[in-house]
Amino acid sequence: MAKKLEFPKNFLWGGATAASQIEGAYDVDGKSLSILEMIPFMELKDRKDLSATRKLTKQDLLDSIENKKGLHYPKRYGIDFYHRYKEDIALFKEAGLKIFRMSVAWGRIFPNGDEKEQNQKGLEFYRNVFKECKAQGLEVMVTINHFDTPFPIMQNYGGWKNRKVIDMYFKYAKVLIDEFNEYVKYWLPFNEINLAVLISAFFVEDKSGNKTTFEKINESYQDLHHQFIAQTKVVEYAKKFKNIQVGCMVANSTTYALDCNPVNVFENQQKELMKKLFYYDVMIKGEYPWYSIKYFEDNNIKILKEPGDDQLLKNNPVEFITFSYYMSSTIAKEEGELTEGNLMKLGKNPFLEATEWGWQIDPIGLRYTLNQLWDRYHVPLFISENGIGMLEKLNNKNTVEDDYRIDYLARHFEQMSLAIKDGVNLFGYTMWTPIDVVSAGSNEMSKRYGLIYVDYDDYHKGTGNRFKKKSFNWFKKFMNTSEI
Ligand code: BGP
Repeated sequence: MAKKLEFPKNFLWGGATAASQIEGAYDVDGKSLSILEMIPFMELKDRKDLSATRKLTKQDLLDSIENKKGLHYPKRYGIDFYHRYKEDIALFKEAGLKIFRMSVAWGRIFPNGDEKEQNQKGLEFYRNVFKECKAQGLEVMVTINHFDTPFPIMQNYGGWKNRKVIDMYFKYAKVLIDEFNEYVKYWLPFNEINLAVLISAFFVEDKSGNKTTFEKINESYQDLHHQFIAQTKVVEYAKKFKNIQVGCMVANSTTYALDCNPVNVFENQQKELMKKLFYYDVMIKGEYPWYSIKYFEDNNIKILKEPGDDQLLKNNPVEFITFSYYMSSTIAKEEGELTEGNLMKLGKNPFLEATEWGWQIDPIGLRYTLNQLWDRYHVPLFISENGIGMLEKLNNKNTVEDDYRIDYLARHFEQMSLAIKDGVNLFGYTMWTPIDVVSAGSNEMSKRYGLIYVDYDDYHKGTGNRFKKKSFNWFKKFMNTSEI
């Protein structure tokens, strides 16, 4: 029997995307290559093991510029949103979305990062997209940087470890806010600021030669500090405008102790501090928390700060929290069985089912997380990503019977509604994603999340046409009835 869920009347239901995963048109109108557009598609032998895609050499990246090896670089093509945005926005509207989260490609606005003048052609594209959203009555949330740093910034400045990048980023962010504040109410300076640090580490050479690796996390706290400062500058600048708000975006890692062995419970508590709460603490409480100071000392990590940094952090906490939530995992003192997670392996939970990519499905973990974040910070919460990636094919009726997605969304919506009843201030939700896109982590089209199917395969072969899945109609009905 259908169950009616309760949500506040003005709850912001919507969908999220990212420039590098949808736009395509990688070399159009002056755009430079982003670091993500240099990662080739690799056939996966095992979907639960993405390690092959995490071992690129610097030479591989350089070769990609002229595509010397004739490989396919999926994020250069996306789903051609650059040319089909009107059709897509109309479909979002039809599905009942009230807010559209998207990102701007930095390389369309400042291709090298250090130009004096912004690229008008790039701005024109986004102005058209925002106008279209407005015409369709969609609110917009913009991620200023969703992982896709222009390659010239990595090559010429070494990326975020260089403090000069703060100024380049801030100049770019200011241009966006000046140009688009009348269209965009919600701004997120960085996507998943905790993962962005891993991604910049990905492109750092290690001492033994030219291998790049995700294991270099220690060195990237400096990059992170620069991103924190860049973010606070955006928060500070946005205060000039009455109609806009700036929030943070964290890849939420909900973890449980593997069992009730106190050793594991303590381990989980400790890991949760540095792996998760640290990021929120800095951006909301406005200072490096006590446990991080000790962690940096113990691990011999030195963060170079400039005078004024601490004050900037203190004075400019974000106004709301957003986070992505896909899964939960377990923590134990002695690592047990692992499964694949978002860019890293995670502890398996025997009580949870997982997708083909090993992501463990846990709707109650979302309620747990919402309660935890509200209790600790008491600032409004927004779920900026949540969804399920699956292998899918169009059937002979040109649709996909994605009952598993309906089930996934319904179970998460139910827990959100319960969290609101618990007293949590949750004001919106953007699913990942209303339309199939190129996967961030595995670079495939095959990992589909959308309510809308896009006819491209992993090599961008296909018509690119859009088809409504069963979940599209389910979601549309949910928008009218609140019934699951
Ligand atoms: C988040 C990213 C998104 C997105 C999502 C799903 O980390 O912010 O860009 O793609 O994860 O990940 P994937 O595409 O690897 O399945």
